[in-house]
Amino acid sequence: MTFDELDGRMRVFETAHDLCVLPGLHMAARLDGRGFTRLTKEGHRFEAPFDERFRDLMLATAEYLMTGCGFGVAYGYAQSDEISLLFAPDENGFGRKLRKLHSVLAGEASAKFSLLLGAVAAFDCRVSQLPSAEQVVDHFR
Ligand SMILES: Nc1nc2c(ncn2[C@@H]2O[C@H](COP(=O)(O)OP(=O)(O)O)[C@@H](O)[C@H]2O)c(=O)[nH]1
Ligand SMILES: [Mg+2]
Repeated sequence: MTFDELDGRMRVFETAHDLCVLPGLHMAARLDGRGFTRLTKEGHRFEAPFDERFRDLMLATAEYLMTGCGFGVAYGYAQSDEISLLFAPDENGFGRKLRKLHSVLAGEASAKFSLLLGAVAAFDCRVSQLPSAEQVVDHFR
């Protein structure tokens, strides 16, 4: 068996269930710090309930996702340990494959925030698929 034959035979187990966001649907990503209740209380001594340094780390991470990762992002903000991003309507990165968007965004945010913090921190990521501009407004509400 050649390498290409083996590659083709095994690739299906990785890709057969790939989900892509349909053209025309708006994509909004939300990233959430994993276990940030503990992270903000133990070890790093962030002020509660609002810490300016924590806010600045979240903002720098949001800015990095919006401008430094190759995605077209129209709007974004950070609140508490969450970052929300609205993709440009024509964003077509990774063929709009959800597994790539989830993993790349979570990885980029985790890497950037960890570097800024000087310790390991992780984010999860989910992408909402919104059928109309009205739903986009309601999502951000
Ligand atoms: N001390 C402090 N904690 C914050 C700040 N912003 C967000 N957090 C914490 O981040 C956590 C976010 O909550 P949540 O995502 O539900 O919990 P998680 O599952 O532990 O990440 C809360 O426990 C908040 O107290 C801040 O500015 N200062
Ligand atoms: Mg969290």
